[in-house]
Amino acid sequence: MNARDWVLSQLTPHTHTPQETQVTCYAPSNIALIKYWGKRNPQLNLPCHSSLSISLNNKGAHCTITCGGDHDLLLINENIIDTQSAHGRRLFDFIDLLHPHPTEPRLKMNVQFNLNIPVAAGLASSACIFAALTKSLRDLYHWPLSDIQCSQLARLGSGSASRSLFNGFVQWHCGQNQHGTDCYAEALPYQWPELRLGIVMVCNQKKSISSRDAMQQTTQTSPDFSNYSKQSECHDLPAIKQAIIEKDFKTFGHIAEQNAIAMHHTMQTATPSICYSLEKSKKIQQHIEHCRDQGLDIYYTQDAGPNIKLLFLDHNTSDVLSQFPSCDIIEPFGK
Ligand code: 2P0
Repeated sequence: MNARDWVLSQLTPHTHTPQETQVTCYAPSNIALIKYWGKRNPQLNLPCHSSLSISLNNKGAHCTITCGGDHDLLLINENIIDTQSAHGRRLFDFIDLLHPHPTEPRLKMNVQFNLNIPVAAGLASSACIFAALTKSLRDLYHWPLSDIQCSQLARLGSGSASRSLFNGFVQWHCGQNQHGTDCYAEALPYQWPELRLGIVMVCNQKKSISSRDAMQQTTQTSPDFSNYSKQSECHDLPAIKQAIIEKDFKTFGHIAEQNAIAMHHTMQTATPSICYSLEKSKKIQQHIEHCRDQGLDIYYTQDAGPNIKLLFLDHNTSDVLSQFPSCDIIEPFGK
């Protein structure tokens, strides 16, 4: 089954024409603590292993869709984006993919995103964009779909978007079914109000290789990929869940950090080798290790970009800020 047939099988029983003229939805960005890296089915965006993330609360994307114009229009942070550009095509291909009618053309849409995180710099902008877009389409058409069902649609736009349907800790189950019916994300029932994330920006430029291409390159060529994927699914994910339940911060931070290091190591063993770190990223990592040696409970994670995300607890906020003054602090469970 291809992606379009799968979408139609999900949406055909539901409304085919927009029920609203304008809708707005918000989705948070998310940072994976156990990373998604590698697809068992690239067309359906089915991952090789499950992942676990924390959503970034008020850091994310608002999406507003207005119907009724005579052409498609795309704005990101008030800048008009050519709908035929790579970014524009990816978003409108997704809107076409989710068009619920098999034969009739869809109505033209004015789609506006407002993000408060940098686009394409490894801060999961595509995750919140595709999640907010999926929720907006659901509201536009009045589809009676749960957030879990929407996570399966959002996944087709961008894998990590499946996790941005939810707040707090989220698990994206890889599933085993070839059509992905058992592949979905769900919120985990754990709270950790003292948990803090710190974003240390190294560079907000577009990355040199997209995570989509890098992921494929890694899956196809890295001799370490299979072990890394098994370790994530069978050890890291259950172990970090247990650490969250027990609020064992040292174990939590250690597993998250090691999982990110393993992902970057695996990419480096791909052919050609992939490296998202800059010199400054490595210096920050060394500084984190030095702080830890001095007794500060601080760990990091890193995604497909050079920026570093700190993990720490509320009572260490002032110490963290004195070591990393430019860090942007997020309270995942804050108001
Ligand atoms: C993650 N990343 O779990 C991992 C860790 C980046 C590093 O998910 O091809 O944009 O659209 O499914 O979701 C980034 O990859 O890739 C990502 P596609 P996506 O957050």
